[in-house]
Amino acid sequence: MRRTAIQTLILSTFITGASLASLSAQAADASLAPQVAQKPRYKVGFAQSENDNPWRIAETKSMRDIAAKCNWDIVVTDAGSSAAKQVSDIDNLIAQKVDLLVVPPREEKPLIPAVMKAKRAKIPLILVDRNVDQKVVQAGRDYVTFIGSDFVDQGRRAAQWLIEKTGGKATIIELEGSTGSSPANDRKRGFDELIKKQPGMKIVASQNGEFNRDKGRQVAETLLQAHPDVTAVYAHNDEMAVGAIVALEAAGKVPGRDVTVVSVDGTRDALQLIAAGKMGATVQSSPFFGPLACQTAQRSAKGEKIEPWVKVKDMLYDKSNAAASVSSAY
Ligand code: GYE
Repeated sequence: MRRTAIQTLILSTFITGASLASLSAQAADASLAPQVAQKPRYKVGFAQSENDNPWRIAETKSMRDIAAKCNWDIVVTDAGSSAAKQVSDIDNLIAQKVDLLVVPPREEKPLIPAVMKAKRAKIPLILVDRNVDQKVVQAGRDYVTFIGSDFVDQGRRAAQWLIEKTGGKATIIELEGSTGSSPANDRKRGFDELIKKQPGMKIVASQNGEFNRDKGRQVAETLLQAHPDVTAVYAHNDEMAVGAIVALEAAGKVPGRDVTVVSVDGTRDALQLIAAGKMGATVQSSPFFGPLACQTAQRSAKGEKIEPWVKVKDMLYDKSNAAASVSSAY
């Protein structure tokens, strides 16, 4: 695979402040982001980062389901949890001359060269679910838009729920999502910011569980041994929260009584655990980007100016509403 010098720089070295600055200089291309053309049918590339949890499987399905309704011939790739593979998948889709790229970028920085390459190839790009570093490339200027949730706000809402639930007293462990991804960065920022202001609450450990159930279980198990006095777990997604509940029970604790678990997503398993009283709450993060991506592409094709962030609004599930949503969950 041939890479441009800048791609090699990003992929082979750790990004320092200096390399980010040189990237910014190269990204400062005054032309506006390519917009979607008017066509009866479109060839659309969807470059998924991985399909290893219910959220991501639901996201991929949502894109496939919309394709028929939106006159899309969709090509779906799976990067198997590798940012470098996702970059090369996007390269291949650009080489296939797709009319539109839809991408959930696995990590904020390594995907920047792919965004720049799509722009140079004049292929419109819509980022869904996760964003890339806005200090280097920008929605609106370099790609059509970002469609997704406010992850900082999700972290704040999880913290707010926990503060109210515990009366401002808790010893917390935090299970982080994949390092370098926007939901991991932002869900941590929002949560930690509110917890820091609470004199009775302390995050005693925070570690990467890769948004994965079994990894979350393993990390929780280790952290519980080092901190047996834990009274709350904040997981950056439901899969890790489910893993943490398994670890808590294995450690002889009763989740929901001894330890309060809060997380983000709204998967079926999480809603069931909330209904059963083992999990406290989860802030919704919708994976269903298909309809919004279609609508946004159609607006772009009509020549409408698209806002740089098409915000998805999320609700919160707790004991009061989880059971009623189980049957429609993913
Ligand atoms: O919370 C998680 C998934 O990027 C918002 O990634 C998404 C997150 C979601 O793997 O379950």
